[in-house]
Amino acid sequence: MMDDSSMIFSGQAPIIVFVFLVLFELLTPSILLDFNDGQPAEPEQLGHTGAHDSPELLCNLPAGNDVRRYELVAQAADWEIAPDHIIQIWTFNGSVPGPTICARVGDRLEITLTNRLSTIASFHAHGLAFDSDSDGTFLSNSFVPPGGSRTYYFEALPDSVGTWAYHDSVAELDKEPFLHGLTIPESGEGIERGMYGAIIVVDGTEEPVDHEVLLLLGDVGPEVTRKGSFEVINGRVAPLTPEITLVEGEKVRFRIINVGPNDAHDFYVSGHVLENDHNSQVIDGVTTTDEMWSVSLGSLTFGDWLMTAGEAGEYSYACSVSGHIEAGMQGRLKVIPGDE
Ligand SMILES: [Cu+2]
Repeated sequence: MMDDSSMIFSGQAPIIVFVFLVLFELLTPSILLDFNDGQPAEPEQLGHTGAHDSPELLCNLPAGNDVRRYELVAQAADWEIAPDHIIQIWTFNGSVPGPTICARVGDRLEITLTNRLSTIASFHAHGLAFDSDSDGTFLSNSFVPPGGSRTYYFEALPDSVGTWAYHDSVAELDKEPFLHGLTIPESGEGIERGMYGAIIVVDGTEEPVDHEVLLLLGDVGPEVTRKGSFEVINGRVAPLTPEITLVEGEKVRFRIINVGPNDAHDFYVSGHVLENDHNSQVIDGVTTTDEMWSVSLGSLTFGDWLMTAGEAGEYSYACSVSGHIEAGMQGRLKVIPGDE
């Protein structure tokens, strides 16, 4: 014979199960959404996004020299690389690209990297002067083990003016996946997983522009995307790539970086020519041409190009390498009429 309490329990069991299922149904999606802050990714809006009287520059540094300090944290993140397709990536400070590092010629930089990944990580810079213990490679032992922290030291020289990349630069040696108990990424793995950003060095003699637009091009393989090979701009594929708005006749400086780690790209803006600016002489095969319809960038090459917005209308920017638009490397560029 059952006692009263078990009678009550067995009578309520279906209700309890029902309440549990309802709660599970209600709570599960929000838990999953919180994983990605609950917000689907939106294209980044660049260029003329609001009225302005003065140029909108990426690195508006006051005159005079300084020691500029940056704190970077290597950390995993969930990232919507394509609409409704969230993957786990590695980042500097939680997003792709990581924070833009700005300097004026003559500045010193101190960049502290804290590693919250379970693999070793490092900071490697292009375009700045540094000693070998700040090169962020495995050979020079200038990497950061999991849980560790390290400060890297740089100087911006006259030749540093322009656009450059920084990125993780540690890779296994001799196919040794573990060394001293540390997990070591494969060559280029840190970049493919999202560990990169821009370095911009100015000297105050820059050609005046209305806007600066920073685009980082890269390739991400199926082992990271779990879907296929993606060609990304600022860490995402179309239609999540940045949307650029310009006013007719506005001048823009494109700061373009190909972080690789593998593919070359050929960047263009439909209906517009691009004009060489700082350090674009480093690009393969392009040395002195003033104007061009597209710019070729090998892996880990960078440069600045100037463009004047043409007639009002809808345009696109993209990469003309075969298959790259289909793999996501494309974005919208809109020119709006000027108010006369
Ligand atoms: Cu491409």
